[in-house]
Amino acid sequence: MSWPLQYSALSHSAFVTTMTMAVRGHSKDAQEWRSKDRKREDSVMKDGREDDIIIPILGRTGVGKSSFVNIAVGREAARVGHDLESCTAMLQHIIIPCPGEPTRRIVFVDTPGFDDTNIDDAEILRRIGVWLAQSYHDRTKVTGVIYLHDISQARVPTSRKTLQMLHKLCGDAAMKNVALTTTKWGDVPPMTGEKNEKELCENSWGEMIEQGSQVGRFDGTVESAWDLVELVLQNPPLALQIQKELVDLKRRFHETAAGRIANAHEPRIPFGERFKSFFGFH
Ligand SMILES: Nc1nc2c(ncn2[C@@H]2O[C@H](COP(=O)(O)OP(=O)(O)OP(=O)(O)O)[C@@H](O)[C@H]2O)c(=O)[nH]1
Ligand SMILES: [Mg+2]
Repeated sequence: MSWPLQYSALSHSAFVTTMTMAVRGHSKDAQEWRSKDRKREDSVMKDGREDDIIIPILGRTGVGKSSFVNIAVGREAARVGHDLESCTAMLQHIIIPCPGEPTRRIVFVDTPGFDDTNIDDAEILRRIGVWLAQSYHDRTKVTGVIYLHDISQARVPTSRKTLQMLHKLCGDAAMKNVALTTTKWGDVPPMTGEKNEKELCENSWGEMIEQGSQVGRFDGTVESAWDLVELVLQNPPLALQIQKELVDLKRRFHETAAGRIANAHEPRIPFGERFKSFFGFH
């Protein structure tokens, strides 16, 4: 069959559909959230829907964020780290139909951990901020933030900074949408775990709990993962503070409340590693 015949065999409607998709694709690109802080390689969700249930999973590196997502979705969707190096470098969202409401979607957002071995917290926060800003720009809101903390790590030197960043990233109004969750209970005797949890609730997490954050435990089971999801589903979705700052107020990343905290501390990462992560090699 010659090319002109092949072409004429294309139905008019197929041609129109193809062209419409091309035009839509173009206009979707044009709708992307624009900021000098955004880089080409940043990961964002391109097909966000207004009724999506967005659940970012945040926490320090190695606490089990990717493992949590895999257990919740029932497959190895996110890569889990098995050595001392941090594992997740770019955000990854995993979409599943909402059980009981299959027309809606639950979007788990696996994030790179704070205190990463190669990437500064400011860069981690920027990557998270870009993902959140694009999704808010596409009119999706955040249903709940699951913040994971390794219960076997009673004291960690930078946890205060990490918690301040979490607080400012979410904002006071979103504190009730945060589930402060401990992981790795199997790594400590139950008594030690209970003691550490009590200390967290009374000290580091005290202010957030007063503002409505809930406390949960993740024991590595599917049931426990979904109990946490249900915990955050109790609250209406809202825009996080960093989303409003970046999109509504058009602030640069370093001008946001969370960005200021991330930048206020001395960089821990050697210059060479920061140089590599700046140019997207991590
Ligand atoms: N004992 C125990 N180990 C766990 C648990 N969850 C995760 N791990 C292990 O902890 C290590 C890190 O897990 P990840 O899921 O990659 O942690 P992460 O928070 O995604 O780490 P980054 O991507 O580096 O931020 C892996 O070896 C996991 O197998 C848990 O509940 N208990
Ligand atoms: Mg990970």
